[in-house]
Amino acid sequence: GSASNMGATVEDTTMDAVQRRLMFEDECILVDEEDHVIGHDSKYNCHLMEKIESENLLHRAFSVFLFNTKYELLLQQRSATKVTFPLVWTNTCCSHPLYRESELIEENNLGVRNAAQRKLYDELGIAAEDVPVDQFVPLGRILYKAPSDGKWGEHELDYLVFIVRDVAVHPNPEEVADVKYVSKEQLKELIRKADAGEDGIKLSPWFRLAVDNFLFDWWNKAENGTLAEAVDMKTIHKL
Ligand code: DMA
Ligand code: MN
Repeated sequence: GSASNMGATVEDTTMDAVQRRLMFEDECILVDEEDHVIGHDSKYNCHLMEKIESENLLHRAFSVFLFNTKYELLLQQRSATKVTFPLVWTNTCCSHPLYRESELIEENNLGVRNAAQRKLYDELGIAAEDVPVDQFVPLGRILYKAPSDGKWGEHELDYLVFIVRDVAVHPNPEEVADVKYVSKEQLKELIRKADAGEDGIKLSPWFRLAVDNFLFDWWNKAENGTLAEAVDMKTIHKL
């Protein structure tokens, strides 16, 4: 009932209370297509398809891919209460650097690293000391748009970030329905099932874009100790 949610509609009252709070508390960073900061807006507005289309809102985001030292990738299934893309399987952790000093730092992508560390704890209970900010490897940026349902969707400039660490995982049920580590072969089987519509498996659109364009090559390079060769923080891939 605060002034900040005066734009809320009747159906928003059925939104999960925790997710609704984040929709109005989280202030996302608005960027242009070259990733220059041009302003800020609520998470709510940034994910309304109508606003995205009418105001061409584009916001900054990140996608973390966490591997254990056996080079298995940690996946999460989003909780049923997520407003966008509930119950889809996706990479380890996704969210938005917020419009605050610590998460706006562009030098060495420190803002994105700080946000990644914050959300790995919020969503998966991974202690900050298990994921030191200097261990994140930002590899590239993608720009994409994806509707979730009729009302909600994404239009993001998304930083793809790897980290290889053995960590203790304590999923937050408000955010995460399930987690699992997968090998490359197990991920390929999951993709096959998603494509075939088997077992009700769905993958997030941004995870699918990362898989189809980059993931297996980068994964091989991480295992071979040549990940540095994959880093390209100059190009913004419009997918
Ligand atoms: C948003 O993720 C970021 C990407 C890359 C889709 P999200 O919907 O999980 O954000 P949050 O965890 O902040 O709700
Ligand atoms: Mn988003």
